[in-house]
Amino acid sequence: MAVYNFKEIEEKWRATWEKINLFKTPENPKKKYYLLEMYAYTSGDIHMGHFRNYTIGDVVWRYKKMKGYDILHPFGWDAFGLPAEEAAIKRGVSPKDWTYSNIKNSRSTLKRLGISYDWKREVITADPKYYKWTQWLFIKLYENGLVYRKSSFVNWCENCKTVLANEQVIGGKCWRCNTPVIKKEMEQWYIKITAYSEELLEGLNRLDGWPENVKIMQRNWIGKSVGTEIDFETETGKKLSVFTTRADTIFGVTFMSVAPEHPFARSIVKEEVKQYIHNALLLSEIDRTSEEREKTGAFSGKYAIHPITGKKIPIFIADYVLSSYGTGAVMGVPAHDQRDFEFAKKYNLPIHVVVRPIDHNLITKDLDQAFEGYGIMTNSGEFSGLKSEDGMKKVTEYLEKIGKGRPKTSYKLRDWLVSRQRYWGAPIPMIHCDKCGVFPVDEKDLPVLLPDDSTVNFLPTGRSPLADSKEFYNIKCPRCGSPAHRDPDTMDTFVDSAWYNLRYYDPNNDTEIFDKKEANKWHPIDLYIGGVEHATGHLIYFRFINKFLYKLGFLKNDEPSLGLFNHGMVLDENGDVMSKSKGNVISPVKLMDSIGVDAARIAMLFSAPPEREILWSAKGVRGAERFLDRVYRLLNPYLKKGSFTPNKDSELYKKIEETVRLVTIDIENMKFNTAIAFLMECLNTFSKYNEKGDETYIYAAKKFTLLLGVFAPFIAEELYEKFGTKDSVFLEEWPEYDKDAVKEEEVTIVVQVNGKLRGRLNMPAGSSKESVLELAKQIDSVKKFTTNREFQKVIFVPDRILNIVVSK
Ligand code: ANZ
Ligand code: ZN
Repeated sequence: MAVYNFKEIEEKWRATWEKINLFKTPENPKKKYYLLEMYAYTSGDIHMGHFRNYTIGDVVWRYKKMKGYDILHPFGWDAFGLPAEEAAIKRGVSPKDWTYSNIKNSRSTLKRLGISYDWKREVITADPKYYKWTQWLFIKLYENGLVYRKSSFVNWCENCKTVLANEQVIGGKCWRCNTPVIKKEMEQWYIKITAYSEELLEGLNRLDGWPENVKIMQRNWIGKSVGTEIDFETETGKKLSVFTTRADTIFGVTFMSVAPEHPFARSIVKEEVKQYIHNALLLSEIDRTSEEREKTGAFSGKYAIHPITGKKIPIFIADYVLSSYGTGAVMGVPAHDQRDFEFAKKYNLPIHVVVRPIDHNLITKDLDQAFEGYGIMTNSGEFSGLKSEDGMKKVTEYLEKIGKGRPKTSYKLRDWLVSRQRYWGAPIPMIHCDKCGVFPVDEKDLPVLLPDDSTVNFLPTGRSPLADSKEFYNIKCPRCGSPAHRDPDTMDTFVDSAWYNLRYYDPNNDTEIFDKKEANKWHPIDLYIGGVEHATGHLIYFRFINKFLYKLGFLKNDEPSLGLFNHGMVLDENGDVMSKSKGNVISPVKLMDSIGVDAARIAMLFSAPPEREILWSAKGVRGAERFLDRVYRLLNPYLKKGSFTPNKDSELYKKIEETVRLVTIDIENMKFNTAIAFLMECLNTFSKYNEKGDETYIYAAKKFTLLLGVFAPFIAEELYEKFGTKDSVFLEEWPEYDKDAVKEEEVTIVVQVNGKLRGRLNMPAGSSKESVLELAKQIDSVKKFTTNREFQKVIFVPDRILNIVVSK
């Protein structure tokens, strides 16, 4: 048991914070800071991962508050969607009741934790007041040509009985239940995110405050490839186009492969081919593209004509070709593509070397695998002798001249499949009429309300449950009056979360998605905190929606968030993921019941830097308790009102000034664990100090308490109250330190541009990347080599090197 009564202290300060409206968002921010943690799914109570995320956010809030920022720090609930619906089905309760009772629980836990949210701005995506605007957004996208309906092969989870977006297929499996995903032909709604591929890529170059790994993941996900589209005539009279990044290998084509979903493949009536296609569609994309798996195919019986040599080329149907990339067909060049090489070996197809390494010859007979490198074109008619890089250009130009090819850029990014055959989501606001076609609901008729779950059988059958709700489904066409029906699908929950960050600007607006003026007081997010698992899903979607609303003139910045911070996972003592089935789950509620919120926070924050994973241990918990007990015992008896003049020669004075300096630097760099370590060290100096309670001691204790507050807010308030200055320690300014008292260590930081030395900076040790970069940009020779160039990345080795990488 702690030496202080944490229950009483927590209750007292929660009440005070509420009374003085500490977390209220200022109306007219002067120095604005929009701090956001990813909102929560409502499939259960708060778990340790949430606790960590929100505690990190809370530390930032308390620090920024003391630094004089006006902060927006809201919270909300990702309330629609499969996880909540599944949980409800499993328990035999209504998704709505289940969701709202979870929100109630979780909200009260967060309030008990005292996290610095402005609850007046709470949003709940399942609330008609919210999803009215999700539907409005869908309609706006539709009106701007960014929503369409298409029949195609989609990802299907046989267990969840619903389609999935590409981003929800993780390693070939359903993101929610791990069932292998198969392909099924269905008509579905898509959002045309691919129209923004280039902008989504370009914007990444400006996101200096995002971790490099997330930007790399997004670049790969968008997957831009510059190459050539080449048309092959076929015997059927229809041409078959391929996308290639290696036009220089055109003379080495000895076969073609077409994806099983491709219309050409579907037009083949041969029985073996049909069987092959049927089997291929049952495989997951991961299996189909696996490098280990033997490449298989079926000969279509048809031939294509080589666009330059005029030779006959057999056409295969092969599952390693994906329908969703390029044109869904490839030219097979076995000498220079390993997959094609294996395929050719298996089906006894000719292999022709047409590119050789720069420094030696290469003959087909010697090949035991494909030569995939660039080199010199050979056996390629008039193009022989050209380097690959030049050859690609020349071949493409030639094909363009004879009308059989053209430069082409392909992206891996796919359009976003957003319709779901499930109940618990925002209804898609579209009407189907036999006479008038398919059209959006009038804005004045929004929201299209989701019928109550007592009137709908929402168990998954593969068919949209809303189609069975007569009152919902059957309507009179608002345009012509004849019988029509509503679209029975609901929206992917990732549509809800693609814009919730914007609704916080003006959460109660009934007439607009948000007021532009309100929004632009705060836009964009300054720091967004959440798990890295959202790198290629949510974090791309919300950038896309932001760019769309920016184009419509709703927002002043085309990116939703300038800063991103990914926290690590919380694992158990052995490094295993906490899960109910393993029985190793630690509940934040039980934890705060037993040791108090402050000790739980310190244990969490001290055990690792925020971006790394934590192995949760009982030892760490005891250490945190002991630290706070010691703080209380060493400081509490001596605090009182007044002003205190320290003895500047004392060790304690020097220590506290140095601690202010170090803790500040560490918080700026999100190194909360080492910041706490400095506080612990400082406490040792208090304990060794002989004149406890003298002016120096109280002076130092006051500063210490100011620093402690961001990590252990309740106990810090309780201590700070004794000084009798303000209602809350968080209304105080963040302490400065006496520069003469600290031996400020200076380091020389080497500044490079593209790896070349361009200057040096003398800075205090431990300076942050941001501050070094700011000063580096002012160095003349750095300016010279960076003006009008894009900053691609900034590599920072603390206290030593800053390397700015710019485009050539
Ligand atoms: C001929 C060729 C010859 C190729 C060669 C490569 C090497 P990235 O870089 O990922 O864009 N490709 C094109 N569409 C495909 C599809 N739908 N499914 C599977 N593979 C596909 O890769 C582009 C290359 O991937 C293309 O260039 C094509 O193979 C293949 F010596 O064309 B290549
Ligand atoms: Zn009609």
